[in-house]
Amino acid sequence: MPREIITLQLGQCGNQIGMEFWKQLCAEHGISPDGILQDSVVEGLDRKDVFFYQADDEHYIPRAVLLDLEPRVINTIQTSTYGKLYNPENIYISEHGGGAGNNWGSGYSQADKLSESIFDILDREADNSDSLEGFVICHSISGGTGSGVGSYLLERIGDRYPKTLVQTYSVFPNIGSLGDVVVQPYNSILTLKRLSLNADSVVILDNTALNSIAAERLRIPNPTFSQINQLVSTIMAASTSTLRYPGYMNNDLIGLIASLIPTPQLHFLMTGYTPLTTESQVASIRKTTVLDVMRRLLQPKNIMVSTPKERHEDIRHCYISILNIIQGEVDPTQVHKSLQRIRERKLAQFIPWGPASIQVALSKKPPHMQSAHRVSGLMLANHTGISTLFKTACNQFDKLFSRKAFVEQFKKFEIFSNDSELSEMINSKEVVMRLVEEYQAATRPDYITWDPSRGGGSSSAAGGLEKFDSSRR
Ligand SMILES: Nc1nc2c(ncn2[C@@H]2O[C@H](COP(=O)(O)OP(=O)(O)OP(=O)(O)O)[C@@H](O)[C@H]2O)c(=O)[nH]1
Ligand SMILES: [Mg+2]
Repeated sequence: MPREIITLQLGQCGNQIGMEFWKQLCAEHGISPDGILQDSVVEGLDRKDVFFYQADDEHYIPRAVLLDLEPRVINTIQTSTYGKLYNPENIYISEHGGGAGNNWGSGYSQADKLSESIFDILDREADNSDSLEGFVICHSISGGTGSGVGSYLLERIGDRYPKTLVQTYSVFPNIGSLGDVVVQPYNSILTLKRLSLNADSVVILDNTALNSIAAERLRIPNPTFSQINQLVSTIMAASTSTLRYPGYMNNDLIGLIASLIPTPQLHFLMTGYTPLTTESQVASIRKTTVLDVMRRLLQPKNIMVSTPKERHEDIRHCYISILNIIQGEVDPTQVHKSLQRIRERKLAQFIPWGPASIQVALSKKPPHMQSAHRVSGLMLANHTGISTLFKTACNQFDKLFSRKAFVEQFKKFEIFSNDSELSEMINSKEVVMRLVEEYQAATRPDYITWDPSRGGGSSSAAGGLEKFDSSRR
């Protein structure tokens, strides 16, 4: 039975990265832009039904919901070659049409007003699956729609579908170009609170790192969103490849999440990918081994999150867990040896309170796709250094909030209107700071006995993924 996954694309960024993701999935599964399976595809090698279903005439339709508060981006998708791929009933553009103007409060309150229509779509999609495993939300945290509507849905989906997992692909803003969106830090902190409290797993896509990888590694001086989104869709597709090409492990989302997230709060994942450059020439004279790929994945230059290189505050950030998904022709007997080598050479620093958990999943490359690289690898890593991103977000928030700058723009919206102290903002920042503290605590041997309640938190280091009893695996 498939464990279906429904993708929700919210706002400009969510829809743009979502569109690239579906393009990539169609290419990998041999599905044409209008949903028709190509003749050359040999059936039975993949599980298309996790992400697609078939219409009466058998063409494939993504289990995707496209939502925006303004029409432009979705219109572009609808008039593109992939415009006919989606179920038109799953496309929702608010009649109001004016977007959320980069204001989380606007997105959140519009979502509240539209919630009945939105949940009609989600309920119908959920009823359309036999064994719904999860929702995947694609959005950015710093605009108005993806952040505000995303936050609202994160809160509500948990109540409405308590047994269903929620994973997000969350785009963090490019720090170097805050542009004229001065309230980004407010939007980010308000969203991070929900990502911390209401998501089961968050894959961070960091525009700062993605831009510098594009500029420095791929030599694209001023990368466009479309170029950045190529990287994003590569990561998204690779991170779902074990779900779509069943192997001997990580065949469902819960397996994937459980192997990476030992304690529920620490559920933010960074990614690394290789090869990032057009290394086809090099690849042809090199026999790529599992060890090569794993070693390259551990190199900071291949990691797609911009965490400060220098050490500070005596904190030695470390890995909590690693899952490497290696696609292509490698010798499986090398896996064990490579893991041993990485441990011996201490290529990765791990938490002092648990095992050095590196897992390797070998996954097929889509048979009918041309690929320049015989072998490619994605690393999904749970690393305490991710907390430096959250800390930066808190610092930027403080700079604005200490002067109560631009708060009037937020007070207009219901969630803040009876809240003259802006306690929602204060509380959100506290939640994010507590998350930073928990990551810092996780670098120390006594983390297991660390008491989150000292910081006023409700999380627990012990207990693990209670929501997911083992019978569901
Ligand atoms: N990687 C990537 N980032 C994007 C893309 N589009 C927007 N962003 C980032 O997303 C943030 C802005 O959020 P948007 O998604 O444009 O905003 P929105 O959710 O549509 O909200 P409003 O337009 O304010 O209603 C900025 O940090 C942008 O850099 C994209 O296609 N790819
Ligand atoms: Mg928008």
